[in-house]
Amino acid sequence: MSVWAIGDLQGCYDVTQRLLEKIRFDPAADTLWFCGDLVNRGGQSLETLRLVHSLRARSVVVLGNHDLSLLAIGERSPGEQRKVNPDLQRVVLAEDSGELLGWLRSQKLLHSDHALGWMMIHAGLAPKWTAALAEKHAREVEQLLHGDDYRKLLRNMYGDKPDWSPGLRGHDRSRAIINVFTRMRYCTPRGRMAVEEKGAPGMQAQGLYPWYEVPGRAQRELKIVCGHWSTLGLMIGHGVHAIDTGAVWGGKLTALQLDSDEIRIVQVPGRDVPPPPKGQLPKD
Ligand SMILES: [Mn+2]
Repeated sequence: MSVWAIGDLQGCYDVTQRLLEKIRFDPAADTLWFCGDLVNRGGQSLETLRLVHSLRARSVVVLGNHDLSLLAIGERSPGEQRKVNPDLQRVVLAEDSGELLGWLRSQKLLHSDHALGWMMIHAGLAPKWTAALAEKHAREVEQLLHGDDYRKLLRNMYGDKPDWSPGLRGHDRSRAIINVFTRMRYCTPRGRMAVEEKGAPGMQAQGLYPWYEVPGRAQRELKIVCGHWSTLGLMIGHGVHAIDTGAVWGGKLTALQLDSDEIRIVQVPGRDVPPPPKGQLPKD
């Protein structure tokens, strides 16, 4: 029995299959933790979503920014849906889109297993969030996403502001929580997120820190695995294991075993595309 966390799939179905073969994934015994951003950009988002859906009895998923965008697009009119990129359009127009998106919407923003000692999020945590606080805030938004009024949440989730603060209410509160869990890279010690900063650490503006290095951040008793930050690459430090290694950008797809005593990492080459030109960074 093994538990594996897997980085951002981003619609790279062939690559995902190769990784599952390489880790000798056994659906009768093993468990997969998917870090989110299952879809978009890879060209095989529909196949990828169907694959993860078919593995749902053996896997847990946290939602990434691209997954939430797909859910929002799924609620738009057919005319609006025809304006989105072909990769996501195939998902929303597929005959099984209702089943796939209904299942995707039932996923979480944070998954933790205290017996195993791990927590998974897509992007990051606010500086003052302990594991318990992060779990509480994730449950707040999940309750809305899984409830009857989820369309209101999806309609109001877009936007960079406000930054998280405990006194927020209503849509501002949900948006701030979603932004932390699904878009965080850099922030200030007071928790201001710098959404425009997407490069590797060392290039960011003064006063900004990778979220896991912010001075004064909360102690977290669980090890953390996350994705989202392809320019960071594989980063293990500060109790954090960042495993988005840019499969969709021609990098790698990474699996990290969570139930082994020693760090065990398995990678396969990503999508067969040239890396982005120097200086050009992923949009989100
Ligand atoms: Mn992401």
